[in-house]
Amino acid sequence: MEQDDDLDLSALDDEELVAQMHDDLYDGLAEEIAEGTQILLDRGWDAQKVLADALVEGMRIVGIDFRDGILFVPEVLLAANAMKAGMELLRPLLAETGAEQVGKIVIGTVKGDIHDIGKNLVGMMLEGAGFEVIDIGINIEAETYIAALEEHKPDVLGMSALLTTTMPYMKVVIEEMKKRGIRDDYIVLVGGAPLNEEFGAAVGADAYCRDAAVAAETAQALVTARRLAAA
Ligand code: B1M
Repeated sequence: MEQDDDLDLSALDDEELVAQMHDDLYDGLAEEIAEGTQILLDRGWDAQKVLADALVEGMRIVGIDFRDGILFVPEVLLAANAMKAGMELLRPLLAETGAEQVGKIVIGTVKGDIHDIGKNLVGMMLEGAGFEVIDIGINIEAETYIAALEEHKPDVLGMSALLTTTMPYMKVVIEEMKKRGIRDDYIVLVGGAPLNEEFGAAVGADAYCRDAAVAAETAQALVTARRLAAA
């Protein structure tokens, strides 16, 4: 998929532009993704729609060719960087909130796993829902999660995993919390593409969140319920 240097993205209609953005994401063209994102926003597109139709859908296509051995890690890294360039423009819109501070969350991707796009999106949506978000990054060990809980005293711990090989580590973290007698001090939410509700329950999380919007809704609902129960 060659990028035509002379292509004027603003001359494309919405459908053509979104298709071009899928190609540009595939080709890891960060500047073009930022430009396309801005054009869609300027045309009145809602940030959620830009995210879902142009960026997440583009990354889904990348994921298929990655799985099938057509794309390799360096190319997918470029695609991820391009996606992040678009997300940076959406960040203030997704994080925009009139809501009062609802609570605090510590979030990180588990040990052995360096995928961070989904986690970052969850962070943005939670900010939008009125949470203070402490993002402790990727490849996080149980000790580091627990140190962050002790330091920041959040309402919620969020863990992300994108690999079937790393998702069992969520149980390690929760078991360590139990061992220290602090499990019930926090609401634990888990998410990531290979997880499901059953897995969330099996590792002892309070809830599995299918996507960033569900994570924001669930965090809000569980924090509110806990406050009411404590009142
Ligand atoms: Co990776 N990778 N990757 N990768 N990668 C996947 C996950 C994979 C499905 C690709 C495939 O084969 N089709 C596959 C996993 C297979 C499996 O285990 N089932 C895979 C593999 C195998 C690997 C490597 C092992 C490849 C290799 O080295 N041979 C390697 C592992 C590295 C490691 O982590 N140790 C690897 C590396 C990479 C890159 C570094 C190249 C890059 C990551 C860059 C980055 O994140 N900065 C990468 C990418 C980009 C992907 C794909 C293509 C895209 C992931 C993504 O960002 N999706 C992915 C294929 C795919 O998922 N289609 C793939 C977009 C994002 C918005 O969605 O992350 O699902 P997602 O997040 C969603 C929800 O899941 C949920 O909300 C988010 C937003 O709605 N959610 C949460 C996520 N976390 C949450 C936390 C919560 C709540 C909800 O807490 C409360």
